[in-house]
Amino acid sequence: MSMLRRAALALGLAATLSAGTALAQTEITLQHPLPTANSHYGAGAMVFKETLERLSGGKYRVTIQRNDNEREMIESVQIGTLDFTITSTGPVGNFVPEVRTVDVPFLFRDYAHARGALDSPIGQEILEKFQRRGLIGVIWMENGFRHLTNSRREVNTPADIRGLKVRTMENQVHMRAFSTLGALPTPMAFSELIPALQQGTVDGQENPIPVIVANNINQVQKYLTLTGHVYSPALLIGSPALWGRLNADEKRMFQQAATAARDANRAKVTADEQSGVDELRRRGMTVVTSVDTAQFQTALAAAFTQYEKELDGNLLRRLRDWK
Ligand code: EAX
Repeated sequence: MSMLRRAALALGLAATLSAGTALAQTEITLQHPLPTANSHYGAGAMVFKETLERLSGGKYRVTIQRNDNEREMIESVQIGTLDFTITSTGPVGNFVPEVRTVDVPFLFRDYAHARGALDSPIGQEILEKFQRRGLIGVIWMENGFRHLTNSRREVNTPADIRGLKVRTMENQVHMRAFSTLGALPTPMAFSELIPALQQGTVDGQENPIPVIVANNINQVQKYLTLTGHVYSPALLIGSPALWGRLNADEKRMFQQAATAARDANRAKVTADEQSGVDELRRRGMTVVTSVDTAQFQTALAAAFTQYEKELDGNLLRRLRDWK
Protein backbone atom coordinates (compact mmCIF):
# COMPACT_ATOMS: atom_id res chain seq x y z
CA MET A 1 0.00 0.00 0.00
CA SER A 2 1.41 3.44 -0.96
CA MET A 3 2.53 5.91 1.74
CA LEU A 4 -0.20 8.32 0.60
CA ARG A 5 -2.91 5.68 0.89
CA ARG A 6 -1.72 4.66 4.39
CA ALA A 7 -1.78 8.33 5.49
CA ALA A 8 -5.28 8.78 4.07
CA LEU A 9 -6.52 5.66 5.88
CA ALA A 10 -4.93 6.83 9.19
CA LEU A 11 -6.57 10.26 8.84
CA GLY A 12 -9.90 8.63 8.05
CA LEU A 13 -9.62 6.39 11.10
CA ALA A 14 -8.70 9.34 13.36
CA ALA A 15 -11.67 11.32 12.05
CA THR A 16 -14.01 8.39 12.67
CA LEU A 17 -12.68 7.86 16.18
CA SER A 18 -12.94 11.55 17.06
CA ALA A 19 -16.46 11.67 15.59
CA GLY A 20 -17.28 8.56 17.57
CA THR A 21 -15.89 10.17 20.74
CA ALA A 22 -17.77 13.38 20.00
CA LEU A 23 -20.95 11.37 19.51
CA ALA A 24 -20.39 9.56 22.84
CA GLN A 25 -19.96 12.93 24.65
CA THR A 26 -22.86 14.08 26.85
CA GLU A 27 -23.49 17.77 27.54
CA ILE A 28 -24.53 18.54 31.13
CA THR A 29 -25.93 21.96 32.07
CA LEU A 30 -25.67 23.30 35.61
CA GLN A 31 -27.25 26.63 36.63
CA HIS A 32 -26.82 28.68 39.78
CA PRO A 33 -27.91 32.23 40.80
CA LEU A 34 -24.57 33.99 41.44
CA PRO A 35 -21.56 35.24 39.44
CA THR A 36 -19.48 32.13 38.72
CA ALA A 37 -16.10 33.88 38.86
CA ASN A 38 -16.17 35.08 42.46
CA SER A 39 -18.96 33.37 44.36
CA HIS A 40 -19.24 30.39 46.69
CA TYR A 41 -21.68 28.67 44.32
CA GLY A 42 -19.41 29.41 41.37
CA ALA A 43 -16.47 27.84 43.22
CA GLY A 44 -18.51 24.67 43.67
CA ALA A 45 -19.80 24.68 40.10
CA MET A 46 -16.29 25.01 38.64
CA VAL A 47 -14.95 22.11 40.73
CA PHE A 48 -17.98 19.98 39.82
CA LYS A 49 -17.25 20.64 36.14
CA GLU A 50 -13.52 19.97 36.39
CA THR A 51 -13.92 16.82 38.50
CA LEU A 52 -16.67 15.22 36.40
CA GLU A 53 -14.92 15.95 33.09
CA ARG A 54 -11.67 14.50 34.46
CA LEU A 55 -13.23 11.38 36.02
CA SER A 56 -15.31 10.65 32.92
CA GLY A 57 -12.35 11.11 30.57
CA GLY A 58 -14.29 13.82 28.78
CA LYS A 59 -17.41 11.74 28.23
CA TYR A 60 -19.35 14.38 30.19
CA ARG A 61 -18.91 18.07 29.41
CA VAL A 62 -20.42 20.53 31.91
CA THR A 63 -21.74 23.94 30.90
CA ILE A 64 -22.23 26.39 33.78
CA GLN A 65 -24.86 29.12 33.44
CA ARG A 66 -26.16 31.85 35.75
CA ASN A 67 -29.90 32.05 36.47
CA ASP A 68 -30.92 34.15 39.47
CA ASN A 69 -34.40 32.69 39.83
CA GLU A 70 -34.00 29.65 42.08
CA ARG A 71 -37.65 28.57 41.90
CA GLU A 72 -37.46 28.56 38.09
CA MET A 73 -34.29 26.44 38.10
CA ILE A 74 -35.85 23.87 40.44
CA GLU A 75 -38.93 23.66 38.17
CA SER A 76 -36.67 23.17 35.12
CA VAL A 77 -34.76 20.37 36.86
CA GLN A 78 -38.07 18.75 37.81
CA ILE A 79 -39.33 18.68 34.20
CA GLY A 80 -35.91 17.66 32.87
CA THR A 81 -35.05 20.76 30.82
CA LEU A 82 -32.12 21.45 33.17
CA ASP A 83 -29.71 18.79 34.50
CA PHE A 84 -28.46 20.39 37.76
CA THR A 85 -28.88 23.47 39.87
CA ILE A 86 -27.00 24.79 42.86
CA THR A 87 -29.58 26.68 44.91
CA SER A 88 -30.19 27.84 48.45
CA THR A 89 -32.97 26.01 50.28
CA GLY A 90 -35.00 29.27 49.99
CA PRO A 91 -37.77 28.04 47.65
CA VAL A 92 -37.00 24.30 48.03
CA GLY A 93 -39.45 23.83 50.91
CA ASN A 94 -42.25 24.57 48.43
CA PHE A 95 -41.23 21.42 46.51
CA VAL A 96 -39.93 19.20 49.35
CA PRO A 97 -41.75 20.22 52.58
CA GLU A 98 -39.28 18.39 54.86
CA VAL A 99 -36.60 20.90 53.82
CA ARG A 100 -38.45 23.69 55.68
CA THR A 101 -37.11 22.17 58.90
CA VAL A 102 -33.53 23.22 58.13
CA ASP A 103 -34.63 26.83 57.51
CA VAL A 104 -35.67 27.46 61.12
CA PRO A 105 -33.89 30.48 62.66
CA PHE A 106 -31.11 29.79 65.19
CA LEU A 107 -31.40 26.01 64.56
CA PHE A 108 -27.66 25.54 64.01
CA ARG A 109 -25.09 26.84 66.54
CA ASP A 110 -22.32 27.46 64.02
CA TYR A 111 -20.85 26.23 60.72
CA ALA A 112 -19.42 23.05 62.22
CA HIS A 113 -22.84 22.13 63.63
CA ALA A 114 -24.66 22.86 60.36
CA ARG A 115 -22.16 21.02 58.16
CA GLY A 116 -21.92 18.05 60.51
CA ALA A 117 -25.66 17.62 60.96
CA LEU A 118 -26.42 17.95 57.22
CA ASP A 119 -23.62 15.53 56.27
CA SER A 120 -24.87 13.04 58.90
CA PRO A 121 -27.52 10.34 58.32
CA ILE A 122 -30.10 12.96 59.40
CA GLY A 123 -29.22 15.15 56.41
CA GLN A 124 -29.16 12.10 54.13
CA GLU A 125 -32.67 11.23 55.35
CA ILE A 126 -33.92 14.60 54.10
CA LEU A 127 -32.14 14.21 50.73
CA GLU A 128 -33.96 10.90 50.26
CA LYS A 129 -37.31 12.74 50.36
CA PHE A 130 -36.52 14.50 47.08
CA GLN A 131 -37.05 11.59 44.68
CA ARG A 132 -40.79 11.24 45.44
CA ARG A 133 -41.09 14.96 44.60
CA GLY A 134 -39.52 14.51 41.17
CA LEU A 135 -36.07 15.79 42.16
CA ILE A 136 -32.70 14.26 43.08
CA GLY A 137 -31.15 15.76 46.23
CA VAL A 138 -27.53 15.00 45.37
CA ILE A 139 -25.66 16.71 48.20
CA TRP A 140 -25.94 19.48 50.82
CA MET A 141 -23.89 22.54 49.98
CA GLU A 142 -23.76 25.92 51.69
CA ASN A 143 -25.00 29.46 51.36
CA GLY A 144 -24.06 30.60 54.87
CA PHE A 145 -25.43 32.33 57.95
CA ARG A 146 -27.78 35.10 56.89
CA HIS A 147 -27.43 38.69 58.13
CA LEU A 148 -29.73 41.69 57.82
CA THR A 149 -29.06 44.76 55.69
CA ASN A 150 -31.28 47.82 55.25
CA SER A 151 -31.24 51.36 53.92
CA ARG A 152 -33.14 53.07 56.75
CA ARG A 153 -31.30 52.74 60.10
CA GLU A 154 -28.86 50.87 62.28
CA VAL A 155 -30.47 47.71 63.64
CA ASN A 156 -29.16 46.79 67.11
CA THR A 157 -32.18 45.13 68.71
CA PRO A 158 -35.30 43.28 67.51
CA ALA A 159 -37.33 46.46 68.13
CA ASP A 160 -35.25 48.25 65.47
CA ILE A 161 -36.63 45.82 62.86
CA ARG A 162 -40.26 46.79 63.50
CA GLY A 163 -41.89 48.35 60.46
CA LEU A 164 -39.05 47.57 58.04
CA LYS A 165 -40.15 46.13 54.66
CA VAL A 166 -37.73 43.20 54.40
CA ARG A 167 -37.34 41.12 51.27
CA THR A 168 -37.30 37.46 52.13
CA MET A 169 -36.90 34.43 49.94
CA GLU A 170 -40.12 32.67 48.94
CA ASN A 171 -39.85 30.76 52.19
CA GLN A 172 -42.73 30.46 54.67
CA VAL A 173 -40.40 29.75 57.61
CA HIS A 174 -38.41 32.95 57.06
CA MET A 175 -41.53 35.03 56.37
CA ARG A 176 -43.07 33.95 59.67
CA ALA A 177 -39.90 34.88 61.53
CA PHE A 178 -39.84 38.43 60.13
CA SER A 179 -43.54 39.02 60.68
CA THR A 180 -43.10 37.80 64.28
CA LEU A 181 -40.36 40.44 64.68
CA GLY A 182 -42.81 43.10 63.45
CA ALA A 183 -41.21 43.55 60.02
CA LEU A 184 -43.15 43.40 56.76
CA PRO A 185 -41.75 40.34 54.96
CA THR A 186 -41.89 40.73 51.17
CA PRO A 187 -41.06 37.43 49.40
CA MET A 188 -39.44 37.57 45.96
CA ALA A 189 -36.94 35.71 43.81
CA PHE A 190 -33.32 36.84 44.01
CA SER A 191 -33.63 38.13 40.44
CA GLU A 192 -36.01 40.87 41.67
CA LEU A 193 -34.02 41.86 44.75
CA ILE A 194 -31.60 44.53 43.49
CA PRO A 195 -34.27 46.46 41.50
CA ALA A 196 -36.58 46.34 44.55
CA LEU A 197 -33.83 47.78 46.75
CA GLN A 198 -32.95 50.42 44.13
CA GLN A 199 -36.58 51.52 43.80
CA GLY A 200 -37.18 51.44 47.57
CA THR A 201 -39.96 48.84 47.19
CA VAL A 202 -38.29 47.18 50.17
CA ASP A 203 -36.08 48.71 52.89
CA GLY A 204 -33.91 45.71 53.54
CA GLN A 205 -32.98 42.13 52.81
CA GLU A 206 -31.04 39.33 54.45
CA ASN A 207 -28.32 37.18 52.95
CA PRO A 208 -25.00 35.59 53.84
CA ILE A 209 -21.85 37.70 53.56
CA PRO A 210 -20.66 35.87 50.41
CA VAL A 211 -23.90 36.79 48.60
CA ILE A 212 -23.80 40.43 49.78
CA VAL A 213 -20.16 40.77 48.64
CA ALA A 214 -20.51 38.92 45.31
CA ASN A 215 -23.55 41.02 44.28
CA ASN A 216 -22.32 44.40 45.62
CA ILE A 217 -25.49 44.74 47.69
CA ASN A 218 -23.57 47.44 49.57
CA GLN A 219 -24.32 49.71 46.59
CA VAL A 220 -28.02 49.74 47.52
CA GLN A 221 -27.86 49.11 51.28
CA LYS A 222 -26.20 51.28 53.93
CA TYR A 223 -26.55 49.25 57.15
CA LEU A 224 -25.44 45.69 57.89
CA THR A 225 -26.23 43.92 61.18
CA LEU A 226 -24.57 40.59 61.84
CA THR A 227 -27.73 38.94 63.12
CA GLY A 228 -26.78 35.45 61.87
CA HIS A 229 -30.48 34.77 62.39
CA VAL A 230 -30.59 31.64 60.26
CA TYR A 231 -28.17 29.25 58.59
CA SER A 232 -28.95 29.00 54.89
CA PRO A 233 -28.06 25.60 53.44
CA ALA A 234 -27.63 25.14 49.71
CA LEU A 235 -28.13 22.03 47.61
CA LEU A 236 -26.97 20.43 44.41
CA ILE A 237 -30.25 19.20 42.92
CA GLY A 238 -30.30 16.90 39.88
CA SER A 239 -32.87 15.92 37.29
CA PRO A 240 -34.37 12.42 37.65
CA ALA A 241 -34.41 12.24 33.83
CA LEU A 242 -30.62 12.44 33.77
CA TRP A 243 -29.97 10.54 36.99
CA GLY A 244 -32.08 7.59 35.81
CA ARG A 245 -29.83 7.17 32.75
CA LEU A 246 -26.63 6.82 34.82
CA ASN A 247 -25.25 3.37 35.67
CA ALA A 248 -23.82 2.64 39.14
CA ASP A 249 -20.27 3.65 38.17
CA GLU A 250 -21.46 6.92 36.64
CA LYS A 251 -23.57 7.73 39.70
CA ARG A 252 -20.46 7.23 41.85
CA MET A 253 -18.55 9.57 39.52
CA PHE A 254 -21.22 12.27 39.77
CA GLN A 255 -21.33 11.85 43.55
CA GLN A 256 -17.52 12.22 43.74
CA ALA A 257 -17.75 15.42 41.69
CA ALA A 258 -20.55 16.66 43.95
CA THR A 259 -18.50 16.02 47.10
CA ALA A 260 -15.53 17.90 45.65
CA ALA A 261 -17.90 20.75 44.67
CA ARG A 262 -19.34 20.93 48.20
CA ASP A 263 -15.88 21.13 49.74
CA ALA A 264 -14.84 23.94 47.40
CA ASN A 265 -18.11 25.79 48.02
CA ARG A 266 -17.71 25.59 51.81
CA ALA A 267 -14.06 26.65 51.62
CA LYS A 268 -15.13 29.77 49.72
CA VAL A 269 -17.79 30.56 52.33
CA THR A 270 -15.18 30.24 55.08
CA ALA A 271 -12.84 32.58 53.19
CA ASP A 272 -15.59 35.11 52.42
CA GLU A 273 -16.76 35.07 56.05
CA GLN A 274 -13.24 36.01 57.16
CA SER A 275 -12.71 38.84 54.69
CA GLY A 276 -16.23 39.88 53.66
CA VAL A 277 -17.23 42.13 56.58
CA ASP A 278 -14.04 44.23 56.34
CA GLU A 279 -14.55 44.44 52.58
CA LEU A 280 -18.13 45.69 53.06
CA ARG A 281 -16.91 48.30 55.58
CA ARG A 282 -14.29 49.35 53.05
CA ARG A 283 -17.10 49.74 50.49
CA GLY A 284 -18.89 52.12 52.88
CA MET A 285 -21.38 50.01 54.84
CA THR A 286 -22.07 50.75 58.52
CA VAL A 287 -21.71 47.40 60.28
CA VAL A 288 -23.24 46.43 63.63
CA THR A 289 -21.17 43.48 64.80
CA SER A 290 -22.22 42.91 68.42
CA VAL A 291 -25.75 41.54 68.38
CA ASP A 292 -27.53 40.01 71.38
CA THR A 293 -28.86 36.93 69.54
CA ALA A 294 -30.60 35.76 72.75
CA GLN A 295 -32.80 38.87 72.47
CA PHE A 296 -33.70 37.91 68.88
CA GLN A 297 -34.43 34.32 69.89
CA THR A 298 -36.72 35.56 72.69
CA ALA A 299 -38.49 37.86 70.25
CA LEU A 300 -39.05 34.84 67.96
CA ALA A 301 -40.69 32.69 70.66
CA ALA A 302 -44.13 32.77 69.02
CA ALA A 303 -42.65 31.68 65.70
CA PHE A 304 -40.81 28.78 67.35
CA THR A 305 -44.10 27.60 68.87
CA GLN A 306 -45.63 27.56 65.40
CA TYR A 307 -42.63 25.72 63.90
CA GLU A 308 -42.97 22.98 66.53
CA LYS A 309 -46.60 22.55 65.47
CA GLU A 310 -46.22 22.83 61.71
CA LEU A 311 -42.87 21.13 61.08
CA ASP A 312 -41.47 17.72 62.04
CA GLY A 313 -40.68 18.39 65.72
CA ASN A 314 -38.63 15.19 66.04
CA LEU A 315 -36.46 16.09 63.03
CA LEU A 316 -36.06 19.62 64.40
CA ARG A 317 -34.81 18.30 67.76
CA ARG A 318 -32.44 15.76 66.14
CA LEU A 319 -30.88 18.49 64.00
CA ARG A 320 -30.69 20.92 66.90
CA ASP A 321 -29.15 18.35 69.29
CA TRP A 322 -26.68 16.89 66.77
CA LYS A 323 -23.11 16.88 68.11
O1 EAX B 1 -28.83 31.42 46.93
O2 EAX B 1 -32.40 34.36 47.19
C1 EAX B 1 -31.51 34.48 48.07
O3 EAX B 1 -31.48 35.39 48.91
C2 EAX B 1 -30.39 33.45 48.08
O4 EAX B 1 -29.67 33.55 49.28
C3 EAX B 1 -29.45 33.72 46.93
O5 EAX B 1 -30.16 33.55 45.74
C4 EAX B 1 -28.28 32.72 46.95
